[in-house]
Amino acid sequence: MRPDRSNNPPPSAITPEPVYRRRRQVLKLLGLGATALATGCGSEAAPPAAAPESNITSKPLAVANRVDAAAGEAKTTFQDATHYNNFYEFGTGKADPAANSGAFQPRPWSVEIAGLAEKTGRFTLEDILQDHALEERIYRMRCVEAWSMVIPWVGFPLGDLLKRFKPLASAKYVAFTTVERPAQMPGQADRVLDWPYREGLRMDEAMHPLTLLAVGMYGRELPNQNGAPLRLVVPWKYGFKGIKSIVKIEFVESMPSTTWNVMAADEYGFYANVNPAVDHPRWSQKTERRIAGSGFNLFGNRIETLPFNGYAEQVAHLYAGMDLRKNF
Ligand SMILES: Nc1nc2c(c(=O)[nH]1)N[C@H]1C(S)=C(S)[C@@H](COP(=O)(O)O)O[C@H]1N2
Ligand SMILES: [Mo]
Repeated sequence: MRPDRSNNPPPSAITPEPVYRRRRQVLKLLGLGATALATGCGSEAAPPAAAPESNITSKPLAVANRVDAAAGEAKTTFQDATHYNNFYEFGTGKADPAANSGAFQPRPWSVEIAGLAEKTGRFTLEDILQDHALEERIYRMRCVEAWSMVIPWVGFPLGDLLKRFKPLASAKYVAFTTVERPAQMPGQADRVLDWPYREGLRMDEAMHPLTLLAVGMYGRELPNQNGAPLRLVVPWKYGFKGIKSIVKIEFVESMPSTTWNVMAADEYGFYANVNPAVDHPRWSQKTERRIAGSGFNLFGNRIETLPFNGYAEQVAHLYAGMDLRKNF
């Protein structure tokens, strides 16, 4: 059973507004983010839930329909989802992407479609988005580091886009590449990863209706730190599969090389399906720290991790007959 924490009082009800404001200023001086704020002392208040911070001014998006694919579990606050990030192009600290992505220009944007398809070439973001009604999809997101969030994405099924290019029968995988722009992405000065960031999916995974190409979250365009203007969301896989700021999509015949797999093949597999039965070599994957609900307790909110992140019913068949310990 996953605990229902949706009835917790909002932090703003616990600590008066000027008090947490002041604390936030202090933590800012220390270079600590909102989550650190929460951690220092268990009873300290986090910023108010729900209200998006006014410093993120991305455009509101209209959605055609909404799907809660997270069983009504409490959503992560906009503040946490936009200030506790992994986006190494802007630094390896969780607060770095929010702090260092202000100069990044997600528009104009284009995406190169390449490889084994009838239609290939360079397409503007507007070309890519045309014909696709935007939906809101609330998904769990489980990072391989064992923390998780519940995020309302705005996007459309990746498969609907891929079909437009008429992939050939020989296309067995899809490879994705993030933009390489060191002048706007200060983290790319450090060779912590082999830039550009690359990811991949098997064709049937890419075509699965749960696989989303996201352009927004919380009803607005994606903030830079979350992968503007276009990022992948594959809710049954570890978060690192969700490649951000995509500039290239290529249809290929054999399994593409992917950044984290190249970095440490024994720690990060190509499939990266969320699996509580297969531990990371350096930590257990049996539980996760949910950043939602009370939201500000770094060590609490520990819940059980579910096979395929709770999406087994929809996706387990894709891996029938495979040894998920070997193909982790
Ligand atoms: N290009 C790029 N994409 C990336 C990453 C990254 O460092 N670079 N980090 C990944 C990891 S490890 C996670 S958990 C998610 C985090 O997404 P979020 O910050 O929007 O929550 O983005 C993924 N996509
Ligand atoms: Mo992650």
